[in-house]
Amino acid sequence: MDRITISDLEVFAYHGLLKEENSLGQKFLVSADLYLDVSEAAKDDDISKSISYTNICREIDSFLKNNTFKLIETMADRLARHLLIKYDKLDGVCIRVKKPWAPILMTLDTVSVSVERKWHEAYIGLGSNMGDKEGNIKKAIALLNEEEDCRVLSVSRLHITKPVGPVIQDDFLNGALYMKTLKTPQELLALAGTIENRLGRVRDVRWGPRTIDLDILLYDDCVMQSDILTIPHPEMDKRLFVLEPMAEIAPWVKHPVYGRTMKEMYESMYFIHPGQAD
Ligand code: A4P
Ligand code: MG
Repeated sequence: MDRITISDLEVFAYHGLLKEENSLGQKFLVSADLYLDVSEAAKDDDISKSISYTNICREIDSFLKNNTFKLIETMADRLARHLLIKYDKLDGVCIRVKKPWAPILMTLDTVSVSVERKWHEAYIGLGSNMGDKEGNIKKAIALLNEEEDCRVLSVSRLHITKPVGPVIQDDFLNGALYMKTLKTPQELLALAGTIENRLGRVRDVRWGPRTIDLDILLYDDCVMQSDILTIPHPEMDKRLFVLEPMAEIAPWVKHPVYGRTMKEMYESMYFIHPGQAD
């Protein structure tokens, strides 16, 4: 991937654990690798199709002067997120913050922290079978999109589906969406839970009726399992109400465990269980 690199930009700012550091200030050296596609800018020799490194340097300086953090870890993380959110063309950044005047009463060259942050791709399953089902799904999408570090980029059609599983309940409305996010999988799960609660989700019966259900189906090529989170969603390959909208918005995306595209998985599932579809 193409990259613009800024090395050791000097910024005088007020970060540190000691209150003297917050009042007297000190010098920091900031380096940034900015990952973006510069081919169009290069082809047309046109700065408007790239990102001006002058603007980025000014942005780094003003962000670090206008905020105060205790840790250089936090400085690097918040600065990386700030740049990714502010500059649409950026796909990822690596920020390195060096502190040459670290007050440790010993001599050192610099101490530094580097962080890499990028936009991740996630697919979310949407389901509702209580109240205003379509309204609930639309509100959930709007709440996801309201987060500054989430961008909903496409939403499938919504399908009326028969309930799958042991609980007798009303028909569902199901769909799926594609988004970019700076959140980790765990942060995305927490956000999904917060949105479910805001929309009145009550967890009394497992697999039971719900105003809204937001399941993380895929997150980049991530394969993970913990007590609270399994990615890819463990049931997605068995469910037409997931595979049909996924085949619509992401037909060529491959399941990272089975290696099959969403379209292939949908078509073979439809062949086995066509009845789930209506
Ligand atoms: N969890 C683990 N991995 C994930 C993940 N990738 N995404 C954990 C989201 N959550 C994940 O989920 C239970 C726990 O799963 C969470 O605490 C989370 O830490 P939940 O949403 O609280 O409860 P649930 O939805 O009842 O359970 P689950 O297992 O998510 O059920 P499903 O798979 O959502 O099934 N029929 C039709 N036609 N349409 C439907 O949408 N949905 C269900 C529920 C049953 N039948 C349905 C539909
Ligand atoms: Mg769920």
